[in-house]
Amino acid sequence: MKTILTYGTFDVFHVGHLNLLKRARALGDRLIVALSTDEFNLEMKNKVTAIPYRDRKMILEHLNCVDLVIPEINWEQKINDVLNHNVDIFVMGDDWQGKFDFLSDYCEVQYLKRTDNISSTMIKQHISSGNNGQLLAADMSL
Ligand code: C2G
Repeated sequence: MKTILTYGTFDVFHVGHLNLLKRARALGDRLIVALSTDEFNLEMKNKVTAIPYRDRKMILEHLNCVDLVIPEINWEQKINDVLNHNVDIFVMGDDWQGKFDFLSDYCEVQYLKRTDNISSTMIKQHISSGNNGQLLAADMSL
């Protein structure tokens, strides 16, 4: 049983998130997602999220590629999470390239290419600017 672990906020869920989760799950047999809590986002990540943890968790738990969702409450929990869940591969999008290499003492670390032209921030800006009917189409060439 090969276990994969990844972290994120997954606010305003979109196909870039889905691409990451699907590719992460394809690396093993079980995918665990550590989901940033509302408090962690606000107090430590300076992220203003639209969707509360309860609902972001529900969306992830209903994805075929996600097997378990646990809370991410601080920056320091990753080593314990890797050890406690017997993680084989830690995965993040490559906007975090190199930031979590310290985990390679405990498991394999992989950074996967981000999906271009889509993000929660872009979606919020797109809607608020009323982009004259232009669609926000992610680059699905991954
Ligand atoms: N992602 C992606 N393509 C996008 C947007 C996001 O591949 N267009 C990936 C990110 O690289 C990340 C995951 O989807 O691996 C979740 O993205 P966010 O919710 O923005 O997560 P982030 O705020 O980066 O939180 O401790 C780590 C943090 O919790 C990561």
